[in-house]
Amino acid sequence: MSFENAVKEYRRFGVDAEAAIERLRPVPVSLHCWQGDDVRGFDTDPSKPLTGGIQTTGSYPGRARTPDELMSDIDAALKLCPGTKKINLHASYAIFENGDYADRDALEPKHFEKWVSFCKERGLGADFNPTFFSHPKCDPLTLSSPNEETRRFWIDHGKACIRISQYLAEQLGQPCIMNIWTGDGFKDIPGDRLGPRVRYRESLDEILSEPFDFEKVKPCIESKVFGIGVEAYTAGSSEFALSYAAMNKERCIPLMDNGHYHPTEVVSDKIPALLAFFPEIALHITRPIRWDSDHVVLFDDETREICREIVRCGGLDGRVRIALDYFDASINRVSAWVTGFRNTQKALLYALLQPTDELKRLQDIGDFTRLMVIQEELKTAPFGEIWQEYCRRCGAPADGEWFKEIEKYEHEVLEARR
Ligand code: RNT
Ligand code: ZN
Repeated sequence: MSFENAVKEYRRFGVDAEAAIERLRPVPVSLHCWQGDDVRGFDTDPSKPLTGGIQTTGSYPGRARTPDELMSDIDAALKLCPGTKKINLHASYAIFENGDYADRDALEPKHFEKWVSFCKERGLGADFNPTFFSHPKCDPLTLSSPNEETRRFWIDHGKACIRISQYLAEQLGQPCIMNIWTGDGFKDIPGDRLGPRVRYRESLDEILSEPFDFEKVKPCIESKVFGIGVEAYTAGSSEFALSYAAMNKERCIPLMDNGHYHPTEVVSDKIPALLAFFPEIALHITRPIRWDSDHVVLFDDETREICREIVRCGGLDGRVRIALDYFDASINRVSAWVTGFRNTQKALLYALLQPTDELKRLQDIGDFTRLMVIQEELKTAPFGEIWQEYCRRCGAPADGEWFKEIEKYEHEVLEARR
């Protein structure tokens, strides 16, 4: 079927496919730098395991080991992805030149100058994350530690990251979403559940007391239900993070990662629940299998449903900040990036090809029979043609064309890394 005929098919449902394509093109989706090197960063000892509940599994060859390798791999991924991209950085990806190492509490904007040039040359925005894991100062707690020295170190890290985020936003002319996540928690039944949370809250207050422009820096609080090694208790639970964001709406927003809930809970349903109260929310799109396993994002039911809710709730206008968060070390990492990014774009385009107003109308008049029939028939509408055309218009390869580029890159670049 041709693109023109596919457009006609969608018109039967009252959907304007041309408008859908144009609507998606400017929407930023943030690509996480950490898929390229298994969340190692440049300030950790590669012989030591990751800590703080972050784990990668697999040992596919070709992991990026230096800033240049990581940037080269990001470039290889970006050109195979349609749409508007941002780069999501972690503080552990600071670049120290001429041995001017700074610990995490003393990081400065200059340690991200190279990333700024990288983004400027490619017209990209950047998001940022303080790194509260994989560091000797995790005792293992960070912002919720009873040890004042530890807690102070991590508060100072958070404040440094606010300054860096403001710098990124100003340099790149786009808001910087700065996400706070800690793996603070306990393996077994705690003796005090309230203390760590009160300390975490106080630490957040201190971090956010660092001056910043909320139009430019969007601090987020990301919750989590549990992690490996912290099965019994996490300080930053869902109730904690949501309450904090709700009480501090003028200076932070909640972030939901769809790997961070009990397996039968869905973030698609939580998006409209939060948007009934918060002007803005942020997402980490990932794919949990049985737990927060951070598998590559697929074009699956829940990814589609998340994107349907983003679109329906007016999230594309900046109300929902979209970022990816997964790390698979068992397959080609560049392919992992591209697959997840393209699938997110696919799901957003698929969502834009729904007759949103009509579905809402049918619900409101109580015509649930027709609502079901239309939603089912849409599943076999010729989506593939619209997607291929979207890729072409973005100057990105269509399905069937991009993977050979990955094979070439693996052969020419990744295989040489030993
Ligand atoms: C961990 C959180 C967190 C991290 C990144 C690296 O469970 O999802 O967002 O994945 O910050
Ligand atoms: Zn996350």
